[in-house]
Amino acid sequence: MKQRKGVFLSLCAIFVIAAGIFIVSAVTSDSQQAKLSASAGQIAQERGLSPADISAALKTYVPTGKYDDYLMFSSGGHSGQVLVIGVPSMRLLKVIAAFTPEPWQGFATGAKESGDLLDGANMPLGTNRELRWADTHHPALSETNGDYDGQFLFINDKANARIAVIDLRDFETKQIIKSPNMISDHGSTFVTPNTEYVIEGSQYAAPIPFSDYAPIEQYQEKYRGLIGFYKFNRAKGRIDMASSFQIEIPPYWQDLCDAGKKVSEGWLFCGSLNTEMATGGFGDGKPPFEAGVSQKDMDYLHVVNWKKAEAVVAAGKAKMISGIKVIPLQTAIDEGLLYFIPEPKSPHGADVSPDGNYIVISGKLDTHATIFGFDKIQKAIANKTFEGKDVFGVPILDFNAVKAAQLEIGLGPLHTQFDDKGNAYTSVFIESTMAKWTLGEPYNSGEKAWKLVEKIPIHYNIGHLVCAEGDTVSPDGKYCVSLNKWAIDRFTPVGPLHPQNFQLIDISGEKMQLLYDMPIGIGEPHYVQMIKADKLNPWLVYPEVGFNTITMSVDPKAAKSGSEGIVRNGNNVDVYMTAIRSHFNPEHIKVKQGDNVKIHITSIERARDATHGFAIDGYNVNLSLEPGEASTVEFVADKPGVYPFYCTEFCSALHLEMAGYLLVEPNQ
Ligand code: RUQ
Ligand code: CUA
Repeated sequence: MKQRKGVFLSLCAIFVIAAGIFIVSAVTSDSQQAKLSASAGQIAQERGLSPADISAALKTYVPTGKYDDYLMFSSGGHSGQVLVIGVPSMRLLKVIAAFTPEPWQGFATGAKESGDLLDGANMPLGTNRELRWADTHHPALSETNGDYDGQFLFINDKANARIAVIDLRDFETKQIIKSPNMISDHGSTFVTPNTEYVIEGSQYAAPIPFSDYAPIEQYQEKYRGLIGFYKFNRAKGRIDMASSFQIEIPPYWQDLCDAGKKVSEGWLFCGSLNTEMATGGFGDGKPPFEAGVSQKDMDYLHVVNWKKAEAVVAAGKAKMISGIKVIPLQTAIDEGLLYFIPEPKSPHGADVSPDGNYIVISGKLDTHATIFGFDKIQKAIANKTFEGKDVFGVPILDFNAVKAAQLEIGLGPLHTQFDDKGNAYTSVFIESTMAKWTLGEPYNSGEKAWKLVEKIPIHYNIGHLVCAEGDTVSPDGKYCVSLNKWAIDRFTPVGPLHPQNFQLIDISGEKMQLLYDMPIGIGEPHYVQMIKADKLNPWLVYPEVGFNTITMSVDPKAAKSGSEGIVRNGNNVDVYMTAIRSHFNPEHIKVKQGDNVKIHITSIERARDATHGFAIDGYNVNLSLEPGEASTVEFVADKPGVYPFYCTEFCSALHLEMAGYLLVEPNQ
């Protein structure tokens, strides 16, 4: 043991010195190099770093002023936000407010634009009950020809079946839709290869629309699932409900989806659970959901021909329900839009290979990855190789006829991503590993095909995983990140609510190497996508002064430099204000109790990073003004008194002086 330790230490020292020399050689003289490498060795020894630790540190360290190669867009889980993280440094770059107010961005704290955005998706529908959180699960970057194009990001709210649209020119939320008819979703968001549609599969079945009451005893007759195809208008940067549609499907609990690509473009694959149609009800002597939902060995992978569905809608065969066209289940069956494939055992995850031919399915209670071939699916449909129909009449394709392979990879596989060398990577939840395995033709043939290559332990309970562009037509390889539900002993304890743990893994070499643990201290991220950073081209300041960030154009009503002032019309008061280092103009806003006040503020800054904020004490207002941005605050001055307003960003040496007074004169 002692001897092994000695060998280990000297190996370590060699490694450190080599690494040290490598690092400093570019910038320092020989004697400085010697000093620095000796001290690097000492640091490693003092900190007890192994050679693996040192190589991990060297692979992840990004020096000051240098940028990351990749960006990850991570769901913020029940924080209702999106996290932007650099890879390999794992530095958190931004928290995008998607559904949840976020004071730093001034999102929905008094700013009219963001308030309208969130109010449009209040629940229950048609009420004013504010909905200010979400359970975000699956971010989806917009795609062109099956590849990320860096223009837009979509993310779902599982809890209320909503979708947020984020424009990657300014990394801000532009639209939130409440999906018609659907009360919860899970298979969302996913996009078709040219972002024609943003896809949303419902999760827990309910009547259509969900607000139509039906007793749970009528589950099979009245409850249904839905898959929504929401048309994305790229020029407008908005989902267009008028050109969108949904397909009614049986009341199974639809799970994750993935759009076909290349050879399978035009098709969609969604897993499901609860084909038992269990309704729970433990207290009434019925099996609990836990048992009822996993009675059968197989559930159904839903295979949907969305190209054909589009034509069916165009032919007028859909019904209008709650303002959206819905293809009835019977029509979907008659028109050949919907097929099922048996999938084992408590399925989760449906992931299409980069060439579009393989659909990988995992079962939470299985030990296999099951792979279906799109070519075989097509043949089975054409030849009607069915093993039967479900109770609603949906044809079930013969499992063996469509199976391409089945591979033992470990207990509790969930999600699969791909690299650029014909490998697949699957998260294995129950045994806390990430498994690397090979795909078949055309990637690998003979002995090399469909082989488990290696497994790496994960700490702990890996849910999704992401590899660089690993769900596109051209994955990059290089890195994967495991998105772990539990962290238990990985970090300094911070109370009973533990952070989640992202583990960065280098997949570029012969063996996978764990590089870095990143705690996520807000919400439970579900899915993440990782994009090459140079595909993004965000604005550094808004292109013109007076820019409305919702219309993404200059607002003709924006306050302008030189024409600041206060305009009164009865009890409507419009304030035209500009902001620049280090003052607001005007500095006094005098109104009367009961006035409707609108403050139109424009940042006339043009310098990068010269951000101002605008908060009114006591009036629940805080917005952020990036250079060029114009925004509006709207409120009723119902409380008399003296309310200072000030800039919430330390913008200059005279930032504290960037302030003013809202004076609300009482009515007698
Ligand atoms: S899934 S529980 Cu993405 Cu594995 Cu939501
Ligand atoms: Cu502007 Cu502080």
